[in-house]
Amino acid sequence: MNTSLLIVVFLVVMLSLAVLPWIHRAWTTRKTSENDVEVGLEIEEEPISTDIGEKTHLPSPETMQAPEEVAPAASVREKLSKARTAISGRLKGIKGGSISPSMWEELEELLISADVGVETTLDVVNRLRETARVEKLETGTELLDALKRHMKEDLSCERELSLTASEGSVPVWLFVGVNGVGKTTSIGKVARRLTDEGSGVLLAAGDTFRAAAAEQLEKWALLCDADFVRGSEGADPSSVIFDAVEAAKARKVDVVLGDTAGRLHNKVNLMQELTKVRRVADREPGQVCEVLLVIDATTGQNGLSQAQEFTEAAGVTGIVLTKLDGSAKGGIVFAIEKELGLPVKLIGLGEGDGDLVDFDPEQFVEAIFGDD
Ligand SMILES: Nc1nc2c(ncn2[C@@H]2O[C@H](COP(=O)(O)OP(=O)(O)O)[C@@H](O)[C@H]2O)c(=O)[nH]1
Ligand SMILES: [Mg+2]
Repeated sequence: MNTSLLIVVFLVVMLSLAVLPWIHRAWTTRKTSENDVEVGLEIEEEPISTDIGEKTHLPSPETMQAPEEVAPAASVREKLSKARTAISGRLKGIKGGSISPSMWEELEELLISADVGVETTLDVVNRLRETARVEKLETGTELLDALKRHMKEDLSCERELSLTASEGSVPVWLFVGVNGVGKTTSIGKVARRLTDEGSGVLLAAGDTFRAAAAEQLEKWALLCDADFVRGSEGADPSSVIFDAVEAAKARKVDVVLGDTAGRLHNKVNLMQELTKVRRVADREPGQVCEVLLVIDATTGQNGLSQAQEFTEAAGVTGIVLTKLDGSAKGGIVFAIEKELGLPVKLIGLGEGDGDLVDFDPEQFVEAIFGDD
């Protein structure tokens, strides 16, 4: 009797030991899948095929949340109200009076505080003094009119965006800059503009540092009905851009907009990587027509040192100045053009897909120095 009981207990213990690992495995699997749902974007995904000729790699609209559609951009003037307000209060003091030594000082301070930059400010004020002497200006209002004239003249460089590639080549625009300045968003906005105009656009996810970066670009591609090519996370950005160019050629797409990972301008190896991206993008069948350095207007003068390094590494052809809607420092435009000789080609005035406009000096100067 006792022996039978012992045998039964022994069997039960053995059975439990056999089943325990299975129960443990089942439990941890369930936990993992719950976590997966929580972390969302961080799950390693199968890289999307960059096979030429198919466009079906975009996820269906149901599975993606496209960037919010924002109402069409209000007037540039309205969006620049923060920059104008920062200046207009001090302009009132100047406008009301007659030209005096203190007025010159006030004007200098005003321009520097609006981020026009010391060098550019001193230059424009010197020229203005000469104008005031020659034209015998007397009042602050006359002085401000002359200032606006000078500032518009200073912004007179060629700023057209080029889509002209040689016969059979695919034009490529690369977007470069430090982290968080608005590169990906600007690509989305440009894609929206170009597709609205009837151009075929392909977005290339050259920011391979984070999966989320490619997903952000993919949402824009879906929103704009643009083609999209990405590589796996950590892939060589040059090869992603090259694959994208080949895909664009095969699909007869008009332009490739290439995203790149944000990088600090003083990180030598990352800047060398950018040099390579540009070189590879320029290889047949691609032709780099624009390298657009994206600068956040709220970072002020720091944008200038970024520009120098990026120009050396990637041959910047123009500036996209973003976040001017939230910046009191619109004067950076003058410093960029005067001190770097780079044209500001586009300005970002918000997060919506319509909030990117061609830079128009006349409109800009009036909006910044005009009456509030
Ligand atoms: N207010 C405003 N926000 C912008 C503008 N451009 C980009 N952003 C926002 O800036 C943040 C960073 O943009 P993102 O494109 O991811 O920067 P990236 O790291 O350079 O690619 C996002 O929240 C954008 O919506 C702009 O012109 N105005
Ligand atoms: Mg980005």
